Amino acid sequence: MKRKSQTMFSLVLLGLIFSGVVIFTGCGNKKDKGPLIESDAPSKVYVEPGKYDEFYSFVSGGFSGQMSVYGLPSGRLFKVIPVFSQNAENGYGYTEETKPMLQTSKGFIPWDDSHHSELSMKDGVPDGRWVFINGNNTPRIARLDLKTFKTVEIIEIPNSAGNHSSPFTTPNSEYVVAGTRFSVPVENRDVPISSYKENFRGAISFIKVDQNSGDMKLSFQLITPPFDYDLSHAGKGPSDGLFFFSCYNTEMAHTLLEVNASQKDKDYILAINWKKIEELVAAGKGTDKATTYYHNKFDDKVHSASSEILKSVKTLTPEEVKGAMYYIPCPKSPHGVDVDPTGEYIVGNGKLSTVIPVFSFTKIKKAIEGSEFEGNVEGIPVLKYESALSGEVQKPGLGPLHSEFDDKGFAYTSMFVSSEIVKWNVATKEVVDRIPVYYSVGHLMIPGGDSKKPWGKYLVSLNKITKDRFLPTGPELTQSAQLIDISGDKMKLLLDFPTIGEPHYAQGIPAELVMKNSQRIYKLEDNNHPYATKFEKDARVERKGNEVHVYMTAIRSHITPDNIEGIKSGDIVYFHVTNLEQDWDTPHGFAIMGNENSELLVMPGETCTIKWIAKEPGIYPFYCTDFCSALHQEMQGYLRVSGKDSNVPISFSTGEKK
Ligand code: K7E
Ligand code: CUA
Repeated sequence: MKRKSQTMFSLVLLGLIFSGVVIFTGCGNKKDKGPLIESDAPSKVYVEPGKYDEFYSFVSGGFSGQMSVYGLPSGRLFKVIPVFSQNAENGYGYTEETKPMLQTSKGFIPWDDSHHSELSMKDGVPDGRWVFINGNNTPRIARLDLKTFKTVEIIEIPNSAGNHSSPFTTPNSEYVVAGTRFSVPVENRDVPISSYKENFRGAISFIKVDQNSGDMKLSFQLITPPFDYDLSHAGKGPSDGLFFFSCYNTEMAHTLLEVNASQKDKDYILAINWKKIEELVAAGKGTDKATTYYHNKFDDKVHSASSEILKSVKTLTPEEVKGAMYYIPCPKSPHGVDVDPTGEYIVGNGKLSTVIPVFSFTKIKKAIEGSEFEGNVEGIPVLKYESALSGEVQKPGLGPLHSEFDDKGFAYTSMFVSSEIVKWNVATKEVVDRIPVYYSVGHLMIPGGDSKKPWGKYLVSLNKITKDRFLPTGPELTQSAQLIDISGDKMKLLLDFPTIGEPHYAQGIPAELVMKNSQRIYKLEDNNHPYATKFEKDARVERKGNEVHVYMTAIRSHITPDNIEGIKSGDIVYFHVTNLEQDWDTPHGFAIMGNENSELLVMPGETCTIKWIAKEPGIYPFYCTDFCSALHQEMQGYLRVSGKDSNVPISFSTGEKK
C-alpha cells in the first residue's frame, strides 16, 4: 500500500509539473502545510521501475521493537527486520529456532522499544557489515548481519534500565556502548525510592565487538553518579579514544522530573577516555560483580539460536578510573551529543536551551591538562564551561534535539518545538538556512552524517507527528519521514513517506556497500540443522513418547510428507520444514489449522520448526502460505489426530504416485 501511494504521489507531482501548475504539498483548509516544492523534486526522488535506490536506510521501529529498511531517495519500504519483537510474518520469535533470541534474565520477553540503529564502522566510516540497535525497556543490544538482513545476536545489559544512550560505536566498532537512562540500584534490590541519591547508580557499559565474527562481549561497566544518561557519540580523529554521554537530571530527582529535573541551568556531558579504561582493565583493575544476563546468538550453520547465561560483570568506580572521566557543563537538559566529521567539535543539544553549545576537543584537552575545573561530582572533575566551549549557535530555534553533519562543514540540528531543521556553519556557528518540517522532528539523518565521511546529499527528518500529512486512518496515525535535498546552499523538501512504529534514529549508507554482500540462498549442503531433511526420500514422522517430529520438505509444488496419521490428542508435534529450493526468492510457507504461534516462512536451503499441540481428534489440513508457484494452491496435506488411547500407528505418505 505504501509503495503504491508513494509512486502515485510522485506521478501526481510529475503530472502537475508538466501541466505547469505551481504546487504546494497540500491544499485545502490548512494554511501552511509545507514550503513550495521545487519543480525538480519529483525527478529527484523518482526511481524508475526496476532501478535501484542510491542508499539503504535502516530505521529504528521505536515501540514496534523492530528495524525497517527503506530505499533513498524513493522512500520505498523493503523489509521489516524483526529484532526485539515477535513477528508472525516470518515466524521470528515463534519458531523453535528463534525463540532463544528473546530470552532474558527477566524471562522470555517478546517485545521491546528500539531507538537507535548504528552501522558498524571502519576508520570512522560505515562499512556495511553489521547494524546494531538498542532494546530500551529490557536493556539489550542486537546485532544484525547485513549479508542476510537478520538479527544474529542479542546481548542483555545488566545493572541498566532504559538502555537509551546506546548502541553507538567507536570509529572501528571496537566497542558499542550502553548507558542507562534510568539509574537504578546496582545490584538491583528492594530499597525505598526516596533513597535515590544513596542507593541508585548509573551504569555505562562497553561491549567489545569481535572484528571478524562480530560477536559481542560485555567488557566492562562504569558505575557513575545517578543521572539520566541520555545519548552518546564517540570521538573520532583527534578525539578518538573519548566517548561523550549527555546527561540530564543532574538534580538527581526521583519524582516529577518535568519540574524537578529542569532546575539547573546546565547539566553535563560526560567525557570518558575509554582507551585509558581499556588499559586499566587489561592491567587487572575493577571488580567482578555477580549478576545474571543472557547472550543469545543465531548460528547460520544450524539455522538456530542458543542462549548463554552469564553470571559476572567487571565494574569500575570513578575512583578506580581517576583521570578517565570528566563532566562538561551543558545547557540545559541535553539530549543528543554529536561529534562533527573532523572530530574537533562536540555539539550539545539542550532541549530547553536557547543556544546550541559547541565544544572544542582541543580546548577540552587543554582544560583537563590545566585542571580548569569548577568542582567535582563524586570525584569526577567538572570542567569550566568556558574552558571547553568553542562557541554557541545563537537563536537556533526551539527545542534542539539532535545534530548531524554534511561533508562541507555544516551541521543540521532538529528543532522539536519549532518543527524545523536548522543548518549552521560548524566553524563560525552562524545559522545559514532553516526549513520547516511536518511535524515535531526528533532525530534527523544524513547518510554517514555521524561519521567521518558524510554522504551529504540527502537529509531525512524523522517526525513524531503527521496529523494532516496523509489520508486519515482514525485516531492512530502513522509517523513519518521527510526527505530533504541538502546538496545545495538551500535545503529543499523532496518527499514525505510513512514509517513503521516510531522512527527515532536511522542510519544511511550507499547501496553498493551493502548489496554486493547480500546473500541469496542458504546452501543445502551447509545446512547442519539437527532436524534438516535434505532429500525428499528422507522425509518421515518419528514418535518419541508424546512428542512427534515431522521431518518435512517443501519444494515447488508439494510438501512431503503430505498425509500424516497416528497422532494422538495431547501429542506435541514439531514440524521441521526444510525448503529444498536452491534459487533466489523461492521461499515456502507452512501453517496448520489451530496453529497457536505463527506460520513459518522458510528460505531456500533453510530449516524452520514450529510447535503444534494436537488437542482434539479430527482432521487438520496444512498448507504452504507463500504463493510460490502456479500450483501453490496444491501444496497442502492432512494430519489426522486420533483419541488419546487409540492405536492408530504412525504413518505418512511421501507422495509416490498411486
Ligand atoms: Cu531523540 Cu530515543 Cu534518540 Cu527519539 S531519542 S527522538
Ligand atoms: Cu510453496 Cu506455496
